[in-house]
Amino acid sequence: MKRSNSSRLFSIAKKVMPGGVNSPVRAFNAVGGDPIFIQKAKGACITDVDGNDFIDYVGSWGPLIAGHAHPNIVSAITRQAQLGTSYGATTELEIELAEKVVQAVPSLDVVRMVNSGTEAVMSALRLARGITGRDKIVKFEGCYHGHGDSLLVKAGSGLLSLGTPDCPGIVSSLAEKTLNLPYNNIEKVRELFDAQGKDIAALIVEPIAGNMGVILPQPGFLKALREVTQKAGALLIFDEVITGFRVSLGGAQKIYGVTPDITCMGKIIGGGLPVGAYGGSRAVMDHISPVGSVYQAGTLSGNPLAMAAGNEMIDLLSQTGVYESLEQKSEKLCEGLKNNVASLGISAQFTRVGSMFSMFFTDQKIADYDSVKTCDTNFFSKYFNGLLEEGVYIAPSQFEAGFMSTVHTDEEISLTIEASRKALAAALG
Ligand code: HOZ
Repeated sequence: MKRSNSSRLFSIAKKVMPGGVNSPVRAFNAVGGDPIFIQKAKGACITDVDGNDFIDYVGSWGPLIAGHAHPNIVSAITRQAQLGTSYGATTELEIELAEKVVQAVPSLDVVRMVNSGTEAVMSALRLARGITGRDKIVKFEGCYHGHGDSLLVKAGSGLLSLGTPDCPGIVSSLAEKTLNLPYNNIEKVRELFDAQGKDIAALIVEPIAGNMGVILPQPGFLKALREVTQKAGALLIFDEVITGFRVSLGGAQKIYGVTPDITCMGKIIGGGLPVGAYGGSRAVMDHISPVGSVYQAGTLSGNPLAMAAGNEMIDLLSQTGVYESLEQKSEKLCEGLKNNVASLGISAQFTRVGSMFSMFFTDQKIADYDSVKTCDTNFFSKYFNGLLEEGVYIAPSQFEAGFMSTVHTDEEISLTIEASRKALAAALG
């Protein structure tokens, strides 16, 4: 497969952008080789600048649950662009999207739109600290909540992929306020809260971890987090930036029946445009300025293009049968992948909730950061590059999720399974 145009662009990009990219995982450092540069995308297919087509399971890292350039979303953005791209003032589109989000997500009465998941989480932490008057935050190893200073401690996603679990440049007095625990370990949570509960403002968790690959919460884990935080007077924050509108219209909280105090969202609710949001009960959100005194603002917050795209996206997902269809497609793909590894005698673990899934190259049961770190990342690199050669694009890291869209066809899924078999066989050598 010719990739000389991508390589040429990458060498130019490195001169003017750090590592040639605007977000680290895109540089392919974890898998070797030059990243592909994208020219266009439609449906489940992306095309690079050398004219190669790939069946895409990255979906812009989650937002594109309806595929690339969905006609309804493109029309909504185009229509709105002709009316203006940003006003820095309130629009009816924002009310529409807020109403849809509040109606779908069980814990929300009120929602504030921001511009990214990172911003949503940073704002949620400030809100929790503002409400409680406490400083400490509890998070889990391998969970990733964006690049806010308080959270780059043993974080997942790019930090895990690049083997840099902690980040220089974080004020030590702030890093000390972040307490890290192993995911799925409720005993450790109880111990910590018994010792320091009165100083803890919030516990933040991805209710389904999606940034060290997909890891499901063990039965009772989220409910126990709810009980422990409530008892300590700390807030429970669900980071549903990935899972919101992905695993169900009401996110992971709907599936597991646990109600957090604050929910952070992003990705899907912007229909592929930059967006984030955080929300909760009216009592919690009334602490936010201008009602309350916890300040948070943004020139492009509630941007009309993003609101138009988000409204259209939620309408698409609200149609009957969407999540059932996503479930069937994802099951078909993952069953095919499982058969491949079984027939080739490869040790792998599979995790999936609805349309988010992972295949981990390890013989260890996957439950937390330590278990995912047992994966054979060299084998993953070979597999990734083999898949690319076969015309399938997955995230360039063992520690990221795969995403199915509503527009992946049966034929594309079958082609993917066959491509995966070939890539696995080639990786075995
Ligand atoms: N942190 C994102 C994945 N979990 C990567 C975003 C990007 O590189 O675009």
